[in-house]
Amino acid sequence: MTSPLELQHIAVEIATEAGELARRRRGEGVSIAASKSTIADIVTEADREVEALIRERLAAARPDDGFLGEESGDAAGTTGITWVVDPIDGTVNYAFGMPSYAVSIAAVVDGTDPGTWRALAGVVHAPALGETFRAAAGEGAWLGEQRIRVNTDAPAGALIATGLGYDSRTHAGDLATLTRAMPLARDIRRIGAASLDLAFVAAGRLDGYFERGLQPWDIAAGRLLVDEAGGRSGWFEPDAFGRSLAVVAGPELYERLRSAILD
Ligand code: LIP
Repeated sequence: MTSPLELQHIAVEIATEAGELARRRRGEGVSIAASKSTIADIVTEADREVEALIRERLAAARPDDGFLGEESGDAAGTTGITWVVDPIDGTVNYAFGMPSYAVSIAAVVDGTDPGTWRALAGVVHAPALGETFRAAAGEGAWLGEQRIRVNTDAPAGALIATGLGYDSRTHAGDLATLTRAMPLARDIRRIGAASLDLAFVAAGRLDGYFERGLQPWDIAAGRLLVDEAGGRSGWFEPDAFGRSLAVVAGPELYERLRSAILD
């Protein structure tokens, strides 16, 4: 069985090459290829091209593993390991020229449901920020060569990030959830890339983060970063729109945030 560190090494190499391609394409100008779930939910030509590159590199390095990608769907493998990939998380930021976008690659076992899978390795690489966050199960979370840890206290209230989905029918409910979390907050951030929200919690740049409606590829690598950085993470029952809730934070804030939102 390949070790989590070996899988992490593969993920970092491929994410770095993929990030270079995304950044180059951004410099050349972005074209929107299509809308997905709603007109605001876009995919660029670069998303597709970057995912194709990642898929090709993974197929060469790990031909028997499974694959689940945001843009090109899934393929079963025979090893029990599945690579869960978001080629450009934060596509709207990318399209608008904001630097907060990332390539997210994770290796998971025990299926592709975030409620039950086990992540072995993950990388969140933000080419325009020049930052690579990585984690392997049992090996801690790292930003470059520096070990990262979640914040364990928030004396002036917590800096909490969240996201609002692309479907306007869900906005009122999401704003009501935010209202429930506000008493815990010193301020709120909406970064626009779930993988970076998670990486920033792992690195102590945010105290906590929650969002409904994330997909497996949004959360796979980042959630392992949080867990390996000493935080806690939960994936809770879908709402009336079928959107599961992700909550992550340091251990003490996690319980208060979960309870404020759900109890
Ligand atoms: C997006 C996220 C964003 C979230 C959206 C979406 P995409 O991913 O990272 O923060 O609010 O629901 O999932 O579409 O840019 O890869």
